Amino acid sequence: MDLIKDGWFMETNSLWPGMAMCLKVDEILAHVKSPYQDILVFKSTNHGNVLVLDGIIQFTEADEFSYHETMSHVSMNSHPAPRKVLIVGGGDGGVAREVLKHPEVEEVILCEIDEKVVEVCKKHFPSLTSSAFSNPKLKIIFADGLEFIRKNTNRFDVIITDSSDNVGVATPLFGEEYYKLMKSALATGGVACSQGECFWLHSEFIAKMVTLCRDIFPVVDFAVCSMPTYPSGEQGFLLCSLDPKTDFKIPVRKWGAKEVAEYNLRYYNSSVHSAALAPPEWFRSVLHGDHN
Ligand code: SPM
Repeated sequence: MDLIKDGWFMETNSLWPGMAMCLKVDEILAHVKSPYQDILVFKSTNHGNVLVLDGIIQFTEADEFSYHETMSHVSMNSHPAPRKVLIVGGGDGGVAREVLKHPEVEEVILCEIDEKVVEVCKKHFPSLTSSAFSNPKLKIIFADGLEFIRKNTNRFDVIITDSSDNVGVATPLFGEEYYKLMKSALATGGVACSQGECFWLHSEFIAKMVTLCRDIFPVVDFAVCSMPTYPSGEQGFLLCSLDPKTDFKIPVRKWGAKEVAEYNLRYYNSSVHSAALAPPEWFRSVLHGDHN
C-alpha cells in the first residue's frame, strides 16, 4: 500500500467512496506491521502526530479530544454510578484518559488485541497515554475483545468499544453476537457505547445496527461529534442502556465551567452532550426506522 506520495498522506477507502483526506507529512515516526495490522505514525505539518491503522486515520493530535471526550463522557454521564468500566480496543489510551477523569471510577479494564498499538502509542502519543497508563485503576489486557467479554457476566457498569472501522480486525465488534455478549457482561442498568461510523456516509449501516440493538437493549440512541480529519467531518456513537429509564439526551451529572477547568475538557460540556444527541431531521427518520 503506497500511503504517502509527494509528501502527502492520502486516505482512500471504499467506506468513503469518491473522497479522500490528505495530510501533509513532516516526518515518518514509525511504520511497523503487527500480527493484526499495518501501524503508521507520522508527524504532520499542521495536525500534530497522526495514528494510521491499515491505511485509515485513527486520530490526529489536533482533533482527538473531540472523539475521545464525546465517546467517554456521553456514556459515563448517562450512568448514575459508573464504577467498573471496560474499554474494548482503545489501545491508544485516549478513552482511558477521559474515563479516568470520573471520580466514581474504581476499575478500568482496557482490552486491546494488538500489543504493538499500545507500544507505539506510548512512544509517540504521550498526551493520550501517560496519565492513563500510569493510573493504578487501569489494567491493560491483551486479548480479543469478543473472547474477553464472553468470559465476563454482570460485571461492568459501562462498556466502551473504541474500535477501528468495520473492516479487518474490528469486524466481529459490529456483529449481533458481540452486542448480546455485551448485554451479559453489563451489570444491572449498564450502558454500552460503540464507535458507530458516520451518518453522512453509513446511514443504512447505522439503521441496521440500531435495529439490531433495539432487539437486545430497551434503550438505544445515537450521538455525534465533529471530527475535522475524518471523512465528512463527523463521527457517530451507538449508545445502548439496560435501564429502560435512561434518557441519553439528559446527562445524569451536569458538567459545566467547573468540570471543564478541573478535567481540562476541550470539547465536552453538558450542552454539547445534549446537542450530540439531537439528530438532523433526515437522520432522525433513519433512527426511528421510518426511512425508505
Ligand atoms: N481511539 C481512537 C480510535 C479511533 N477509532 C476509529 C474510529 C473510526 C472512524 N472512522 C473513520 C476513520 C477515518 N479516518
